[in-house]
Amino acid sequence: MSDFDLVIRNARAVTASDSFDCDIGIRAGRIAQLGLDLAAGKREIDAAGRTVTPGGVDAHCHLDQPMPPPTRTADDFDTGTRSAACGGTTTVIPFAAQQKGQSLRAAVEDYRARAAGKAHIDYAFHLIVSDPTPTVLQEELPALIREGFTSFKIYMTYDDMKLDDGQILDVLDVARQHGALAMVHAENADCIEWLTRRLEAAGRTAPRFHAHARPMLVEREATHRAIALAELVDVPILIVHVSGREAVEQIRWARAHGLNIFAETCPQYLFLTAEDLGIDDSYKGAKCVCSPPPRDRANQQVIWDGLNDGLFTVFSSDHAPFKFDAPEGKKPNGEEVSFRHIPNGIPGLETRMALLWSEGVLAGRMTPHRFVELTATGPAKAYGLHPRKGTIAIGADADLVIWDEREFVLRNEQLHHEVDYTPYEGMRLKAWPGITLSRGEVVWDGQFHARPGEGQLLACGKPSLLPQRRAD
Ligand code: DUC
Ligand code: ZN
Ligand code: ZN
Repeated sequence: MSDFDLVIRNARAVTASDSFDCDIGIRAGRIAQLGLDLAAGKREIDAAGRTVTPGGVDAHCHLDQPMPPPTRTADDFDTGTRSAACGGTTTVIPFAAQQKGQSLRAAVEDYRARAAGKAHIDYAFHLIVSDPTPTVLQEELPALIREGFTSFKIYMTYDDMKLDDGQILDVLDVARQHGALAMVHAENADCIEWLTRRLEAAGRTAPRFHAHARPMLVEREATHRAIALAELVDVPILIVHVSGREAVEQIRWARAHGLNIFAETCPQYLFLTAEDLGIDDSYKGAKCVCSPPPRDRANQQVIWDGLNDGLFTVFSSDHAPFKFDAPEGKKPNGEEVSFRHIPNGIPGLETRMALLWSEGVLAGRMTPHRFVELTATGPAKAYGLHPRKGTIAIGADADLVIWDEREFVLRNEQLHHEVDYTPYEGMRLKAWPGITLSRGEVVWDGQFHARPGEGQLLACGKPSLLPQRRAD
């Protein structure tokens, strides 16, 4: 009887460093052998002529995250991970968000319960630290890091989330002492508030003014400050959702000065511009309200350059799913509101991989290796999941995508999230994941096959982007 549960034949396997033709032998959910002419498996998939990449690791998405009423994320762990799998992502890392006044441990336990029995693919949690009390800093955070929650996000904006500089220093110091990775949302809160009030006083409240209230300067200043705070503490950080040139310049400067500053960007900064928030006062622009806002074509090119030259380590969706035509979504209580009150965020879990494969690799803008690095290997390393996740190697989980190359027009009705739109409606794409395997099981082949509860909560190790000092 065969040794393999499944053999993928004649794969053109692509990793962050290599391409090779091989059969992939899978046993007990893991890659057991890579080779030529492997023995027959109990099941076989012929991948002749098709590229096989690691399943995506989407290290920034918001699923069933508690929000101030009436707002509610449209996707939970069931619908969000279904959508992810249908788009070639096999691991997600959403956020267990601490509310001010809440213990961090309680936030994690609440989030664990929200995920339990629902996820179709594996998942880990980042923490969001919004209330760094002495108990959080001295007890809860160190204990949670030891338990495998090794990354956390801090906000420099949003009243219910933001930390001041002293609090950021305290939190970064915990990251340094315990080897965790802090992710920073870098926008200057006071500048945004000042600009918002002026826009509102002038009656400029349509969705497109969201971008006017958050110009690049606001992101540049906060990026600079986050870097300085990290330098003071002497700890690596990762700046999330970088949108354009001025923030990129700050990160390049820091790197040139030997600082370990990592960065993430997202599809919206490659494929949308501020014009997608509206060129007139139409409320449709609310669909693309996210923070930082999309910029312009010149900034898109800066982001492409940073993806190719190694500035960015991670390409995430920042899937923050809010329905457009819904009182719990972009129309709070059913109203068309001032941009200040529009929930920030756009859907993108399912489209992230295909957008970058199609418009990056197949359009000749990016090598397939870089694609794998940005969508799988880099995030897995940044958040302590590599080599189990994010690569094609013996012993790794058999999380794989077999690509279909075909031209089609993207429509929201093809997607599996619970959001009533995609910002990329009508885009012509050249490829889509034909088959997604999660730990050796086919979860997507044009039909969705997984069952809720099959995804497991992963304990994250230490980030492996930097050499680790050995204990003496
Ligand atoms: N930041 C995020 O990371 N996601 C959605 C909204 C935001 O501001
Ligand atoms: Zn953010
Ligand atoms: Zn986000």
